[in-house]
Amino acid sequence: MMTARHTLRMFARLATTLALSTATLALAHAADFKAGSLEINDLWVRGSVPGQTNGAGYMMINNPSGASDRLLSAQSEASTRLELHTVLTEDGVAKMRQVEGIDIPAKGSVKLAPGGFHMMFLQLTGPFKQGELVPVVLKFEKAGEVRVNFTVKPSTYNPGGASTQGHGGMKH
Ligand SMILES: [Cu+2]
Repeated sequence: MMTARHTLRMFARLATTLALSTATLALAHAADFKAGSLEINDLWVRGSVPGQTNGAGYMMINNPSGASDRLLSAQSEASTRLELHTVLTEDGVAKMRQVEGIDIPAKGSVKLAPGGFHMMFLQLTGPFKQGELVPVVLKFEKAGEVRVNFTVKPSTYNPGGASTQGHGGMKH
């Protein structure tokens, strides 16, 4: 049999839990970067290893608006060139291909992730050091230009056990 005091304590705990989950939701909804109505989150690159000349950048782009947009290009002082790439499998071999843009559907999202779309940093001007930020200017067709930062993760970083097939053995 529950005492009144016990019930009250349960309510207090429930209220705390609710307050905490509301705070968590609010955090999850705050975009790392915004370009117009586009929300850009979880921007990262792997730390480079000695001798590594190229790197790949990943991020999540949300488009809550009713109009589609398109990522056209990007610039960074971290590399000589910065291209938009995808990964295609031909005859069982994964190959990277440059793409002219990455469409972001209305009321939708695009995830740049290992094994798919990525930002390709070609001829790094310096190593990607874990914990540092890599500044990049993204250019969208409608939202225009926005300055963002990619966070450098450990060189072995592998989100959610996603495919690591990508850049080690691939040529450009
Ligand atoms: Cu690539």
